[in-house]
Amino acid sequence: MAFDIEMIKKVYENMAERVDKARDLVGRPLTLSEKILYSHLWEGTPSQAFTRGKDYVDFAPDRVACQDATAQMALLQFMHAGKAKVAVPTTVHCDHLIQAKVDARTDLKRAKEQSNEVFDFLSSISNKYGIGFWKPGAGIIHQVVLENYAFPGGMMIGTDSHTVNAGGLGMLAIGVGGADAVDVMSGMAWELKFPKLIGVHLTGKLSGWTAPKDVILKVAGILTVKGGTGAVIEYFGEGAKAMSCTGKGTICNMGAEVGATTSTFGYDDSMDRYLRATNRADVADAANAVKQYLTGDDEVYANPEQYFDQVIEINLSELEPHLNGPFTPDLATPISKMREEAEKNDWPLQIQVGLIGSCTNSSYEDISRSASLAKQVAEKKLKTKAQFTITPGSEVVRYTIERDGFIDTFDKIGATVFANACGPCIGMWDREGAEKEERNTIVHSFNRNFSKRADGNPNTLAFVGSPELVTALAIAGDLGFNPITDKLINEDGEEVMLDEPTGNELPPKGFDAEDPGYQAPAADGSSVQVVVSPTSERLELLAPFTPWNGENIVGAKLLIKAFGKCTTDHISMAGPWLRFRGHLDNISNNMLIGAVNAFNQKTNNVKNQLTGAYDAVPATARAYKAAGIPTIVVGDHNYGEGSSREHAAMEPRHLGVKAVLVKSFARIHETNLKKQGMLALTFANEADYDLIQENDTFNFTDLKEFAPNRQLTLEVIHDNGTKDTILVNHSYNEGQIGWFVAGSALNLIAAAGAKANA
Ligand code: MIC
Ligand code: SF4
Repeated sequence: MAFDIEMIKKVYENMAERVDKARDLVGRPLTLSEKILYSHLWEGTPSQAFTRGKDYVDFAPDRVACQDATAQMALLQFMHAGKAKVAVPTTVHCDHLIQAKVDARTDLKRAKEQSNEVFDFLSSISNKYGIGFWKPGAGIIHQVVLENYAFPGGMMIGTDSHTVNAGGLGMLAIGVGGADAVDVMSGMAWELKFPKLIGVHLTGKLSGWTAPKDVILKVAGILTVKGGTGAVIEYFGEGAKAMSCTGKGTICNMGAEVGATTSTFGYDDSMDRYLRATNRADVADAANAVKQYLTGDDEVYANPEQYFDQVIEINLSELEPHLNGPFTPDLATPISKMREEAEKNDWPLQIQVGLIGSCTNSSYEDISRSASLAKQVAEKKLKTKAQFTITPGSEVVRYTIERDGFIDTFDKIGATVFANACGPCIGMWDREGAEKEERNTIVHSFNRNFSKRADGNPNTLAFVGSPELVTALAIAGDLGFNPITDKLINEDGEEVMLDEPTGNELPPKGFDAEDPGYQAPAADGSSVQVVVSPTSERLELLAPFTPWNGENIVGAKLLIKAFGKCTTDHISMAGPWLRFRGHLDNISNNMLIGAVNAFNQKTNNVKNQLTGAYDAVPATARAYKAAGIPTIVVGDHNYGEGSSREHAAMEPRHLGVKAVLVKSFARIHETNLKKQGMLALTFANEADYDLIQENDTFNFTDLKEFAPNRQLTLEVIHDNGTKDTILVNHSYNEGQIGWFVAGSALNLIAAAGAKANA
């Protein structure tokens, strides 16, 4: 039986009335995304139609998921909300804090020792507040959610950008910062700007070397890392129906890389099969009874141009395997062009390591198809040229693939199986020799390939591909190898070709596991103690941020003008810093250390205007803070791309940054800044970015008139005494301005909680 089946049935009970009402109000057929949005309004039955890309709307998500690295901050905030229990089903998953070094058993044991304090904190706080807890080793949040909690037509939020993976089961699943999760866990509405809609029409059928991953690699190439911002991507067509549910999950998962709010697919037989294979026949039966509400209306898919803001056509029969990278997930190269591109750009052709798995690509189908290639190594007398690693997404997947002999097959090509955790995908890879910072190439089936992301080496060029392609490339050891056309020379000196990968969508003998790793919460957690040691370097109770003093912010100094790509990895690096995710002051020592200073092109080296000396960004921020001087951060396009980690907003808040002024924001980061009481601003005139100089001082002149849809004015005083007055835009609504005024959104919740409990 599925978890929370009564909640799921309730969602389906309300579906028909709410969707039919929405169709009346909107006055036309509906996409699946609209059906899910309108059936999850905070107000219940819809009473008005919303304008996409414009109206802020209150929603009531069905559930919340958190992973260990973000749950710490989310739950430290939730402690202030004054609630006895979470208001909707919630889970915590321990996956990000496990370093990959030797093998699964050794690494898991070490992680449990090293992060014992954090795991204990998460386990006890989950127990106290009625939260389901998935222990270290159980698997990566998104795979565990897909296997246990995702359901067609549902809406969930999660404190991780790849929460969107659950779109593979026809959900609208959205990545958020911890403060948003606190809203929902506290029983409040969750606010989102009503998204725009991008339709992706999949015709034809995947075959041979092409995999679901190639669909999203192609889409990333088309949309770029910011092309999906503010939009839901809805996939449909014959090609979508013919694809496995887990393949759909892969596509939705990596949709985070185009900035999309989320991605989804209409309910179909592949989802029915997956639900039954994962012991949820009850969900499949309930979904089948309301089937027509769990996909877009026929008219929509017949004439998508009339219903979506943008439509992309992809013919799967013609789609080539792709590799995206290096350093950005949208630089898409079809495999047939890779050698040429690599030579042109001087990318090292020799592949050092191929890594498969992760939250987005470790399904039974992925692993079985990759294993079919690994098997050919011995059969065709080949030798695997690169190192090879596998990161299973969950214990259920790991146990099942071991039982079915795939781990043995990978063993024979010298593979290392890492723990069921994020590991190398998030800089938790203690890669031998990485400290030498040698220029080298790796290929992986993960999502992100930003600088330093996998092994901390800025000179590692990482390319993202399907697990099948990664396996073939690891065997060949050559980035330019095209398995569709190229031959390899075997040990007997013969030319051989790899046969196309084959596999099974689902395990013929079913999924299994001895211990999936779940811990149910206490029915009554009121007596459970949550202990945070005051001397801990890993955990720190939160002190509220100070409210706005009602005055214009004046005399603010430029902390850094970031040049080019500035992702959340650049703002708050992961890897070794993950250990401080529960301790705001300690983690603040990584603030913006990866951002490139536009004035000297160096990282972590900015001018302290008080002394004239150059120093690290956190140290410089601390110096201004100690002197009582506010600071401003300036950035380029899509600032805060990537992760949901609200540390990227809380750290500047903690170190005295008042405003972040950029050309454009990634969605989650912009909301995180607002929630933490910061000013998230964009240049009204993008070219004004060029006006900002190293010794600049900033004065707001009309902050007292801060209001929705009203620009703010900023004086930029240069050190030669000249001044530019520029206009800046913002997207704050009335309620969000309230967060700024109160010092943070949490301050408002805490005040309401205190009042209710008084
Ligand atoms: C990621 O893939 O970047 C992460 C690590 O999972 C992040 C979450 C985090 O930083 O803890 C994400 O995707 O939100
Ligand atoms: Fe973990 Fe990587 Fe997935 Fe993020 S993308 S949840 S780090 S496996």
